[in-house]
Amino acid sequence: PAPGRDRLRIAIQKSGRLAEPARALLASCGLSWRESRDRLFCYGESLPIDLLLVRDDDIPGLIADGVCDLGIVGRNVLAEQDLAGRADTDGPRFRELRPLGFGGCRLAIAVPDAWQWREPSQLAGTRIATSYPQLLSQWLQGQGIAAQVVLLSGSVEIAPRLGQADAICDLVSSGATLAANQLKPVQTLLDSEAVLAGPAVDFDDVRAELMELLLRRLDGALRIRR
Ligand code: PRT
Ligand code: ZN
Repeated sequence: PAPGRDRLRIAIQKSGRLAEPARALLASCGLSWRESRDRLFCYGESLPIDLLLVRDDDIPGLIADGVCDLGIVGRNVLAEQDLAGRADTDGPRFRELRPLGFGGCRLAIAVPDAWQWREPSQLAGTRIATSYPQLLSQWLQGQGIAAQVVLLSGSVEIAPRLGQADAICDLVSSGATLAANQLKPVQTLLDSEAVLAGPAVDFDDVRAELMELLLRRLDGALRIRR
């Protein structure tokens, strides 16, 4: 086990959709920081709560390895990596402590506009492109559908036009990207937003109290926003 620490370290996205809102939310909890010269680390000044600025995809792993104590990350990323790092017999590796009310989107299956969509069983025998192989495979299995999962790290929405896949499973917010690629969403697999995430086990040192303090302030800040 990682040695006990007397400060709390939170991983947030360095740049991207969740970066600014995550920082603003933590600042509204009364946190303030001094930034390192390379802008990767923010040292907590008002409270012993530091920030590490990283790629969003790295956040679950940093929590799992104990490098960071908490993280602000999309539920989509957290859920995908939770499944990916888990053996069949294990329980969840992460805990979603609070939904944060920004970064809202959904993970959905989308098919070409021309398809006459009736039901999920139409996906049997198709190739579905996605960056979320775990969440997609789990859903397909639950539906009893045998389909081929094609793993792509980006530009998933052009896969059908390139002939790489028949359908896709990707994040959707406005739906404009799907429409621009002559695709339509037909099935939601996961409703997502940014969440405060932590490890599945409790802290057994001063970080437990720091987390409680942060959660109380967060609840106050979130209540005012609603
Ligand atoms: O560099 P780093 O790896 O940290 O960033 P990233 O590029 O992987 O992530 P980023 O900043 O794009 O997204 C971070 C998180 O924002 C995601 O994991 C989601 O939790 C959340 N989020 C919310 C979204 C969207 N909305 C969203 N619309 N993430 C991606 N999209 C994509 C969508 O897939 C589509 O291709 O944006 C495009 C536009 O969406 P439409 O439907 O409005 O056209
Ligand atoms: Zn990313």
